[in-house]
Amino acid sequence: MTNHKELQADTSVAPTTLLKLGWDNHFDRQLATITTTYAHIARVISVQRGLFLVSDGNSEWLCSPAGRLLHSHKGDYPVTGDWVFIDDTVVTGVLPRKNILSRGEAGSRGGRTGATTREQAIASNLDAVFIVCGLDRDFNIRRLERYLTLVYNCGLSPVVVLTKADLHEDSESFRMEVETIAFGVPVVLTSMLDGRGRSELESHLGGGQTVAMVGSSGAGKSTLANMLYGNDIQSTNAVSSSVGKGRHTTTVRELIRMPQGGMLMDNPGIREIAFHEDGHGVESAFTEIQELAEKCRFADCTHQHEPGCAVLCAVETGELLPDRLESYHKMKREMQYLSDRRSKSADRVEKERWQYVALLKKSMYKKNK
Ligand SMILES: Nc1nc2c(ncn2[C@@H]2O[C@H](COP(=O)(O)OP(=O)(O)OP(=O)(O)O)[C@@H](O)[C@H]2O)c(=O)[nH]1
Ligand SMILES: [Mg+2]
Ligand SMILES: [Zn+2]
Repeated sequence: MTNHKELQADTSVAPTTLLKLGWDNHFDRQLATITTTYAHIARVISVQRGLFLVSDGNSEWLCSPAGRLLHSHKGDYPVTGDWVFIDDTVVTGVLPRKNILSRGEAGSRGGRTGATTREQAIASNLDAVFIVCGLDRDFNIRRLERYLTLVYNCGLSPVVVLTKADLHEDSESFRMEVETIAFGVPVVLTSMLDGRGRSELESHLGGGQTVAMVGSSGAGKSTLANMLYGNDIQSTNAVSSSVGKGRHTTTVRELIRMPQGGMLMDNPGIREIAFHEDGHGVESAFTEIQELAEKCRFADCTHQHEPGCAVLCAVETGELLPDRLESYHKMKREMQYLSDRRSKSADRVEKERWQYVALLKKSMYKKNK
């Protein structure tokens, strides 16, 4: 290997080949503050069975994580989309992330174990997230609200993509319905049959942009990736008529370098949208309720039974749908639960310590009797 120190000086402005993978000034500034030595910078394109497929814009190769990263609790285990330091075929570190799209581990929602939900990272360093939803059985306005909350919770910008628009004569009505719950969010209708929506989505995939797709299995994410790529690069989930189950379901997260210049990440379908922590995503996803709340009589109104509640009043007059408010309350409760649990787990450590001291005292008292 060449002299690390020398290379570090060379790469204080990163190699230009990284630009086509999404490298920008932000990371240049980050790099300037790094004091560790490294030989190479690359981007994690996909993670498979503990190995990382990385790219430096010229070539792709597999790396393993340095032992230090395996045992780290600081959340610096590399995820797809990360910029990483590489020594030969070992990932030695992760450049601080611009952002990270993550969710709570599946099955952990509503658990009463008292432990903090484990974070499941989907991708990092994103410029937008396509929330992909098919205009078939997949279409569910309440689920879209959850996705929007998840994306906002991570401080990211959502784009709602309604696929399979060819299944309906009046697909526009779906777009309008979604617009009533997604204020200021682009809502794009697409179809693999006629290619509609393509140019609207391409505007998010220009040079330097990184976009991740989320949605249920069968929503049409891989089909969309192929449509935007202009070629079949991803296998799609053709439903086998004999077993009635999907084949070619995407199993690996993967960043695809797009002909438009940006990076698009295909993802396996998500079954359960669990949150990891309260990042105030609910407030951003329900802006109209936030606005109404400013007119409530009490500043700490919970919009459940209080007199002079402007939110409940809006439900009375039909301005706000009851389902929408219910959805808001439900997610607020989940977020509250997550933050309670977070502080509880800290409290619990203290409590257990005292319980131990009490037990010790008791046994000493018995012995002395
Ligand atoms: N009619 C119609 N069918 C579509 C369209 N887009 C996708 N499909 C069909 O929907 C099914 C699922 O598509 P995929 O692209 O594999 O779905 P996916 O979101 O990648 O699914 P997972 O990889 O399991 O998460 C396939 O049978 C596609 O042919 C569309 O625009 N119109
Ligand atoms: Mg797929
Ligand atoms: Zn209120």
